[in-house]
Amino acid sequence: MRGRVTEILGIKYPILQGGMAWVSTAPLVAAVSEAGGLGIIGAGGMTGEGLREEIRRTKSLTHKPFGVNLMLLSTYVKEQIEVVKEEKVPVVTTGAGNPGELIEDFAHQGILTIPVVASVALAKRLLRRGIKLIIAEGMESGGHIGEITTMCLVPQIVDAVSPLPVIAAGGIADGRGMAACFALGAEGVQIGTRFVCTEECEVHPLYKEAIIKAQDRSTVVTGTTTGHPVRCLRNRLTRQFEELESRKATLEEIEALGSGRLKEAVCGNVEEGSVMSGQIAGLVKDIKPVRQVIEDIIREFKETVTKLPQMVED
Ligand code: TUI
Repeated sequence: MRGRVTEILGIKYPILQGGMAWVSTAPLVAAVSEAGGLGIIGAGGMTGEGLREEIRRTKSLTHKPFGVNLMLLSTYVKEQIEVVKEEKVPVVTTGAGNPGELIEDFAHQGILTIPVVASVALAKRLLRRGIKLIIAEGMESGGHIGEITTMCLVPQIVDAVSPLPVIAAGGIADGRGMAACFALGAEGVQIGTRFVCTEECEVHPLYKEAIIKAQDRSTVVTGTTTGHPVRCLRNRLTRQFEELESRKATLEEIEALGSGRLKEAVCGNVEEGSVMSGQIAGLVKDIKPVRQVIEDIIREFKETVTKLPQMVED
């Protein structure tokens, strides 16, 4: 599949793997890149040296391009930026903030910045910074989210940044979802949850099992009252959150409950941990090798789009 996204990134398929903190580590990232997509390390709360180790581990597993996602609210983001430059990582995606200041500096080092945005306003602000690509992430995504659905956000971002190519994210786990995003004007997709349930993903088997057991209404959004909405699977932790939020607990109490809980879930505590997952978890039914996930998505995408012309015949 050739298009502007594959050309710019030097990859075979316009599929990016979402940079998930503590979840997208070297084996998953390398497998996605080896299979023709773009694997992305979730730097999240790693220290600079921790990130360097993960980058080197990825380089030992693949010679194909891969990326690093920087969570801009991370305590370690400054040291992570230095490491990304020193290690000459070709692509950086950013989340949870405005990467405006970084873009030019990274470009001087030959690093392409792809901002993840959840609003038209931020997309427009970033246009002046010389971006080449942008990811429009709808609120179906797992983790920290915005307020707009993928269906509504993608065409508005496409229009706002035209003629720049847009990558859609949030709620995509198969070829039908990918085709829907292309119908909205996207030229690539970023996928997270589907890649958690792969053989190569290093999260605890109970995390994968929780996603496989999930149904359409299994995710909830916590943190709406603190200004940090986070989507995860409903469990004991989210029920505690809901209880605190409904009795208008203090910001401190709510934040104390949330901090550091993702790592706990990744280690297998799926009741007290924060099992971040997209709303599409209900569609994920099995654990497969990464290559099969990507090939199934591409095959189904092609089947879906070839059916469409028959539907418009007189
Ligand atoms: O960043 C993500 N997803 C994440 S980050 C994360 S770790 C975390 N945990 C708790 C609280 C906060 C972070 C888990 N999942 N996706 C990209 C994304 N970016 N979604 C929403 C945004 C966003 C939100 C507001 C980007 C910019 C923004 O405003 C910036 C501005 O200045 O306008």
